[in-house]
Amino acid sequence: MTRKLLLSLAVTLTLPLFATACVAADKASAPVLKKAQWPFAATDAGTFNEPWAMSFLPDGSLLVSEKAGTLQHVDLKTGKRAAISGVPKVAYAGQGGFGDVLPHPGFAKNQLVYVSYAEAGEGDTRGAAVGRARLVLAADGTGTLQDFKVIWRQTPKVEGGGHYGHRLAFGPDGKLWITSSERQKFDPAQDMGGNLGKIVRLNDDGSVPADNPFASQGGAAAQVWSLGHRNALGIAFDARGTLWVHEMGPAGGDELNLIERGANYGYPIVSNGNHYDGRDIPDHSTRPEFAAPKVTWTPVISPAGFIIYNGTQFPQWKGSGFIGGLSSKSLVRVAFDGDNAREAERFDMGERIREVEQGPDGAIWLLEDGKNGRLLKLTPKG
Ligand SMILES: [Ca+2]
Ligand SMILES: [Ca+2]
Repeated sequence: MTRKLLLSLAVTLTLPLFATACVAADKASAPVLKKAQWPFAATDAGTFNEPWAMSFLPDGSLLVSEKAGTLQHVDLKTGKRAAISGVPKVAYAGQGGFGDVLPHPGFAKNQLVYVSYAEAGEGDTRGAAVGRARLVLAADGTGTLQDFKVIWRQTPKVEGGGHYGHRLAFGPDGKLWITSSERQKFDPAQDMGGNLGKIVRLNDDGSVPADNPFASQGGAAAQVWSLGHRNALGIAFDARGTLWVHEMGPAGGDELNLIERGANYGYPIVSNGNHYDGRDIPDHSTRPEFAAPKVTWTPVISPAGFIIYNGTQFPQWKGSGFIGGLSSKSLVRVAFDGDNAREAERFDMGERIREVEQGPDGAIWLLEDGKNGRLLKLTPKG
């Protein structure tokens, strides 16, 4: 055997070993911390019926959406809660129902809130919708949505109950950002004739900003900031104004993406995961023209809810991302280094985590998923 052949044989034999070692090292780099090791205390602040999202109002009270169609207003000082009237009728089935709730950045002056939800269409079709209304609160904590108006809809409406996305965020640009997932229909994520599988950017009244990347194409394309997304249930801006969105991969390949103007993130053409029936989806590395994730998870974490922390209660975590984990029953901390990110540690919460929020005092709040999902307040361990 020639020396060259020997060398090539050695490389062939070693490479798979090396790849295996890398994966193992990856996993080991993010420790999983059990309750006794948490640097925080978790205080139970009540339970909700399938809570899905929450947002704080400027007065420190909390809005919590419940998937079957209610919006709760909670006074955290007294624990008193009241269901807000005037909410839209939601198509409650599968992954659909009431979605996100988000106050306008100028809420203290304009009282505007945005809600997302699954809306019924013709026949058995459904799609996410976003509505805007004025939240009028009474002194006793009860309230109503007035002048409710739908300002955005997923197009097309399709059958099935999966992958609505419909997480909302306001950017430092004052625009409304919406994750519009692909409704488990795959190819629409690449079809600019509709807005499924896209990150959408709108003015606060739902109109299309003239400076969107595909504005000149008109129609649904004009709303689109980025495409090729699967099921995105978390969206957050960092202190630099950079947009980060995580999404659920299929079998493997959950992603955290840095969102760039007009970029294509490749689904369903590429994914570091594969189809549930075992069919291969080529990995991101095979198609460099598609934007690749900054972090991928296999096994998956099933990410839901997302903040990038900027409070003072946990000074060591300023600038860290916190992602709720459904199947992983965890809270995942992500450390950023400019345009790069990595999983820094994972807290084993013992329950599916649906939503993460930062309170006005810098505490971290979580919502568990499911029928008796708890609202948890995380504060530094004293
Ligand atoms: Ca929220
Ligand atoms: Ca793959």
